[in-house]
Amino acid sequence: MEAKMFCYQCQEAAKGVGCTLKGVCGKESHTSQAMDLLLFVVRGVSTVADSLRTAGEPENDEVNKFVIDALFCTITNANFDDESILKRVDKGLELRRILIGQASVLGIKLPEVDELLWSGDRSEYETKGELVGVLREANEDLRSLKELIVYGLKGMAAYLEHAMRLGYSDTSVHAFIQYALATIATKSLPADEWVGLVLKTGEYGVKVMALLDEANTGNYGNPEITEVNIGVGKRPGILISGHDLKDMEELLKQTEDTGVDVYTHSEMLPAHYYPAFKKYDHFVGNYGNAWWKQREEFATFNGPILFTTNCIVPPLPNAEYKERMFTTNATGYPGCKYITQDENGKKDFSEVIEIAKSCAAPTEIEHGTIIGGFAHNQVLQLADKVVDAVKTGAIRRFIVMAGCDGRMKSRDYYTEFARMLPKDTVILTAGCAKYRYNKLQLGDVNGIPRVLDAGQCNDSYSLAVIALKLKEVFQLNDINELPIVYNIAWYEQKAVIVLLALLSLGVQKIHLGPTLPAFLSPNVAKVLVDTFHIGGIGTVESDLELFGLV
Ligand code: SF4
Ligand code: SF3
Repeated sequence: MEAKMFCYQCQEAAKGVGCTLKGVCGKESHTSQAMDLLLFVVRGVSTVADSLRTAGEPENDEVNKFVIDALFCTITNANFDDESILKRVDKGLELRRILIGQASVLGIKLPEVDELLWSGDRSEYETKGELVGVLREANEDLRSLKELIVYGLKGMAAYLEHAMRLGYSDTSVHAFIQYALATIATKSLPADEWVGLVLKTGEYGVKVMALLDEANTGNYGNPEITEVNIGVGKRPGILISGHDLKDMEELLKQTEDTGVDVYTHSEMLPAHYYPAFKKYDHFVGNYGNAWWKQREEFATFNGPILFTTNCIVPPLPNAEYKERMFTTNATGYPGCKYITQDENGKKDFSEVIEIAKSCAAPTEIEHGTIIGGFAHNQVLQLADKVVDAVKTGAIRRFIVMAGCDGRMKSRDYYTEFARMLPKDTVILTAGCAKYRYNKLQLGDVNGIPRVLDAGQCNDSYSLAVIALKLKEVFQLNDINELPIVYNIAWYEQKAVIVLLALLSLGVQKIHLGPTLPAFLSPNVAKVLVDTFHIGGIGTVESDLELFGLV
């Protein structure tokens, strides 16, 4: 039977090769085709926008927003709603038409590529979607490099969108994203030039994570050491998941004095570390664990759930909580209510709050606290203590274990690895990977907790800032001379931009697991191994030995 889809963008790609009938994530083949068509249209819009920009035309905010949102909605587990994706296709084709008209008036010659020439209506979308996916590039290595860039751009788009919602943007990042997409649509380059573009993507990744850090801390203050309650209160609650802090703020404001509490799930946990959110008494705690535990944890939460970004796990058909699921921003799920924003960027969560009022309080599944808030500002305040611990040998090694969590059994490796680490090591983490070991009670070294959580996956930037600071303090020439080992878990495309960003900062010998990306062809993987000494993971015992930790 002819494969109806091909997707290999995440760590769960079927058989380590690619999903061809339906995604392991739950993405249906028709949704995958709609996303492929949307990416085709995004390449078209970007190609014209790039030509207009090169000709000196001013920034087009509508185009910038469209490209960012469209890329974001194709990230793993962000959007399962065909109609919302196809509406973006409609919008993109209309934008492209306007831009082509503009170029024609200005006498700007545009490249003759399918991304600009094709036009069709909804009846033709499905057939076109089948033709313009990942496999349109026949050469395995070029496909690998181009997709590596696109996945990096998707992660970058997600982070840029969060920053933009907080009033921060950077035209150079928009320009780069569109330039890179235009290059993919129009250029036939030798492999080494694609590698160059991969590295450039990493450079912009650093830029965008720094921008988001500025946006988050500029609006909500610097994260501080915080004990987060993992138990529950007696009042009904709303569970908020994802990475969008603007939504977090709005929800906290709108739930004040309503008798409804607010809890975070998965990647939203670090919201508790920000001074601007800590002040709310009804911001009770973090409920549950990483994204993939949704089916059980949402059922026992009892109240409404708001998805601000990926990751959504499709609920089982009989899941009662589906009625209480809300999506917003780039996310979508068929049958779930989508919350829009008005022209001032405001959202109205009153429906979510009303539903919450009629729900039972969450059922307690854990109790106690976990500690976090070790972003760069907080860690640098403790710098003397940290440097001292390294100098006296109390801390022998830092292990960066940032990244994503996922449902694969092989991820038990990370729990076991953390558990087996010698007591003179400290884990630096960010992202939902932390749920594999943040409740293990690993203790502290001279008062410094052995798991330092900087925040969300984008806060991996904080870990880079900390490393660069330590390099300066220890007067080293190279970031790789630091006593830091990188053992990173990845799942989706935000982790791809984090990885490329670390590479662009010169970090070598990153270990990536639980499996290497299916989208790395053997030759591309070899380039990464030869240039950056990237490696996979082995067994816990062999890796501890490899890292000199036994
Ligand atoms: Fe498969 Fe991952 Fe693509 Fe989903 S996002 S279809 S699991 S490769
Ligand atoms: Fe997690 Fe999806 Fe990647 Fe943001 S929420 S790190 S997996």
